[in-house]
Amino acid sequence: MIDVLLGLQWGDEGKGKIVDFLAGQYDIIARFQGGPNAGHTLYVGGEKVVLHTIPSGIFHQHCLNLIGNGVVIDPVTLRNEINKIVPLCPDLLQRLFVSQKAHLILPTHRALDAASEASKGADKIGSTLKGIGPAYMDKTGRNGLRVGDILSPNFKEKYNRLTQKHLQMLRQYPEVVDWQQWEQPFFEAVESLRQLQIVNAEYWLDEHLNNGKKILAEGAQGSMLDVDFGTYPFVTSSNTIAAGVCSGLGVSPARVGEVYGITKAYCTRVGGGPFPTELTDELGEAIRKAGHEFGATTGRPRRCGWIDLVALRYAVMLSGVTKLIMTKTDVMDAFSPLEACTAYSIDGVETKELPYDLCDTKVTPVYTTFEGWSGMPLSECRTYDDLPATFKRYCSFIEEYLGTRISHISNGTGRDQLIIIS
Ligand code: 2SA
Ligand code: MG
Repeated sequence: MIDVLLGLQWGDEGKGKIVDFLAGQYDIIARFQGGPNAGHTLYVGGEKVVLHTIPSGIFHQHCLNLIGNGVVIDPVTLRNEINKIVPLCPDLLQRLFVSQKAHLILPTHRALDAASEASKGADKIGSTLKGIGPAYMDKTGRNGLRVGDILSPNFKEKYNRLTQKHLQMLRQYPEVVDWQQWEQPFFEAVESLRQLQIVNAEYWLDEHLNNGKKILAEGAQGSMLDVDFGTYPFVTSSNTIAAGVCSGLGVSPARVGEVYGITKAYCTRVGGGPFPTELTDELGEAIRKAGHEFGATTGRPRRCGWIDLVALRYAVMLSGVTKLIMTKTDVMDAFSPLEACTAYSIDGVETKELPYDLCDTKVTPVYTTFEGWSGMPLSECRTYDDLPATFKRYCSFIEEYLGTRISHISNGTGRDQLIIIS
């Protein structure tokens, strides 16, 4: 079976830490979507490591790691990441596999991303500017270059053809970044990419599944950034929900087992777009400080707010979450009372459904208030019984609202700060 782990909010739910923990139970960890826009933070021997393209199972010596066809790869970011991690993980190259069908991010994709965002002015998406959108556009537009193409003798020709197309597009924008500076590093990094284990990943996975291997599909970003179901157009360009696993790895839905959904005890969003429960006051600032909420890839301050159960329920429904994992619970230690959004009020009418367009609809969150657990540091709890009653009440309410049980509670960055419930 292949289990799935994904973010239920707008990303940064702490997926890296949970994959790193669960990796002990799996033989293969596979990324199925997104690209170097992701930033999965792990602590390895006390050292902070941020992964962008490499799956979070890499630090477990028994785990093979696959970058699936649904991922878009920037060869330069991948090479830099490998170079940084090899000293910590000397056998990395033996355990890293790349699908030949994963698409490539070209230097001009990054230029197009920057130009497109600049042209939108105040309405910009708040992209990480890693070239994600333009690379996926070329994939669906049937122009893209794939990892398998770098093995072909006419790769340069294909590259030139696509770059010419991009240059024509770039002409419509007043400001264009100096993308030529990225070309030489790109070709050098393509050479390194050629040395990796490039596989026919669908067959590779099928064989491993037939041999009884356990696979975990690792999502990036979050459900509310899904290109179909997120807060469009303020989304990323891939399917971040469980459905993305099948198309992003080439596995049948019949083989999908558990779906782990990760949520923070509160909510954050980085980049533009609607965020009904956002706190734009000192409280939001205090949460940002307590939770160290800054983009792992861009360093941007993340917007902070209360947990949004309307959005969370939608995400749980879309992916069929079987196990809910709540992270960063210790960040809420100092806050009391706590609020949880349990409905949206739209034109005075309350609903538990997400409206068609959160951008154009004036939504007022309806809150249920909870007493906090002030004075009790959750980070010191080691078992479920250690947890304060006020926190347990908060969790039970959320479980009931979502119709899903919480299986793990993360209460700090340490590997030991994870309470297993089921
Ligand atoms: P993009 O880069 O074009 O896919 O951006 C489109 C939107 O998706 C958001 N997005 C993210 N949101 C949260 N975390 C992400 N990864 C990094 C992190 C982000 C960072 O772990 O912190 O460092 O800033 C991520 N990647 C994309 C993005 O903000 C846009 O709203
Ligand atoms: Mg992140």
